[in-house]
Amino acid sequence: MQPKLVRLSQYFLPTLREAPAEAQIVSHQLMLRAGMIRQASAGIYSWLPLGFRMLKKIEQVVREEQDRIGAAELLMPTIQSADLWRQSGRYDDYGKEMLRIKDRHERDLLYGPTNEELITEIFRAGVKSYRDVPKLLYHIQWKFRDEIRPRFGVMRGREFYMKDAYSFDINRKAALDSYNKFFIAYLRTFARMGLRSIPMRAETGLIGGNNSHEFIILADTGESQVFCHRSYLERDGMAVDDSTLEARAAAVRDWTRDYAATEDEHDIEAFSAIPEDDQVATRGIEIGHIFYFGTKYSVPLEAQIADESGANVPVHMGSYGVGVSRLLGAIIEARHDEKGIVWPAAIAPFQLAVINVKVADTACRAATERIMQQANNAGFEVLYDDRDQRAGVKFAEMELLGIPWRVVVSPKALATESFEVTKRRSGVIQNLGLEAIVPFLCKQFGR
Ligand code: P5A
Repeated sequence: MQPKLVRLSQYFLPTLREAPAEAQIVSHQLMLRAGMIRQASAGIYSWLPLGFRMLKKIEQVVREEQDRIGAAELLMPTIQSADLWRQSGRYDDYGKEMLRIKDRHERDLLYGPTNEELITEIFRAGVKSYRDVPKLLYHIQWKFRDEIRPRFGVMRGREFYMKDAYSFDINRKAALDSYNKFFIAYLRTFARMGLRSIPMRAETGLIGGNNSHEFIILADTGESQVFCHRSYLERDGMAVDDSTLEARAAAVRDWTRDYAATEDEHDIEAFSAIPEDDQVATRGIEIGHIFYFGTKYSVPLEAQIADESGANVPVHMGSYGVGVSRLLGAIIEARHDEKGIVWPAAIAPFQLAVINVKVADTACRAATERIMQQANNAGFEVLYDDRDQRAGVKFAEMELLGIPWRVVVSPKALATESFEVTKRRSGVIQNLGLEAIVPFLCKQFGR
């Protein structure tokens, strides 16, 4: 867990006034300016305290929604042996994108770009019967892909953080229900982050199979060319019934009813049949990608289970990825203004920023401590600017950081018993007495 109260004087927040020239898109610029990441080498980043804090927050929302559908978390290593990859045939398929390593015994290792092989081996060793499935397993772990063109900061890194889940079922019908569970979990996950994600038919590439959806958020700076029906701009990812197999199938049918496809799967004829006003042809960011690939790995890796008649059959599988580190960039790309980041209230590094304009003043310090104590007790996370700095600098930096609410403590506020509480998104100011601040915030957050 990250601390609930952070004092800027003790924090490490190397902010920049100007965007560095190498950053081409706004999310990359803002992540650098807000002191969240620092490039270590091409496509490889250090996560500074604020960036790390957000990475953990996003990871936690992703985790909660995986747990909710009954997936079990485990942790596989970053370094894998080449042997399983030779068995599946992907050791050669992956080409230069795979980082290959030799150990001191000249054995071939690799830094995992994904984990289908390793999880299949783990499943094979532990499950023997149809009674033991479905099994949904996931981990959240660093991946490495030696991308030709790492760019846009954490959006397309070489080292990146992914949640990858894997499903194991007795047959195709059951496997498609597992697919539907993840499909709905993804809609919920991204909606909780304030993102409107659109599931689009997509190519399966190196993962394989013939049924796949990419979850895309629309953004001019996105790397994918996408096409969809306008109806997706109004859909609510939280309001999905997933209580039974039939309800899940109906929900996914409903969500895939209208046209939505990435460039590779685009059907110009079908798209042209949509009334022109409802056609959306734009760019997007891929934040998640799910696959059903049946027995592609279970056959070569001999992952079989006994069916009801006692016969051994290869298990049916799917895999499900979320770009956890990419999501940071994606959220900022979707939520910013000319002053900086505007975090959605549900997934901000802190809910409240407290600026003490006169830190040397005893009364100001006491009032600040009281507000922060009350806020912490109510469950809010607080960033406290206790530095001896000009007020203008403090205000501009807090706007850059995008904390949803800000309160200012000053001798004048104390004298008039009126504290400015400002909403970052709208800039609207409330003037409140000291004791009214936290109750007001509780109301805003529905607490
Ligand atoms: C699904 C889970 C897979 O790897 N195997 C396990 C499947 N799918 S994927 O589409 O290739 O990747 C899943 C998600 O990871 C993010 N991602 C990246 N993020 C940052 N930098 C990269 N270079 C990168 N490559 C993939 C994407 O969000 C993608 O949807």
